[in-house]
Amino acid sequence: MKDPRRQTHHVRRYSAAILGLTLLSGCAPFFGQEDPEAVGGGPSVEDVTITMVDVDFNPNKEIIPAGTEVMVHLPNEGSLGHNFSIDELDIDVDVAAGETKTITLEAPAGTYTYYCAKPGHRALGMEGTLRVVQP
Ligand SMILES: [Cu+2]
Repeated sequence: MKDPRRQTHHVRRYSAAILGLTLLSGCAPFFGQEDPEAVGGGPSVEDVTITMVDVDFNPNKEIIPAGTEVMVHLPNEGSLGHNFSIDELDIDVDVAAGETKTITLEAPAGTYTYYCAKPGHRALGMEGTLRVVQP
């Protein structure tokens, strides 16, 4: 009699599938709970936005975590072309009026100055302070 054996086999595979599903759904909440921890501690990608206007940065003070990849969004809402430069980090990005550029930086702890390299803009106060602190 082949049929009973087959059935047993089927039942076994079926329960294996159920066990797999149970394990999967059991894991889902665990992964969901990892997100808040990543924000507070370990390496994660952060986002900041520094808006350019005529002629200023908003904000002109920013704090980011050290040793962490940070995406810096740079929208230029002014009517002039502007620039975002940090000499120590070799950053020098032109942003045309109405455009947004995004850069990724990762810096050691310290205090950096960002400024607009367009002629005269820095003298008019288009600069700011980036503090990079140990998370
Ligand atoms: Cu400028």
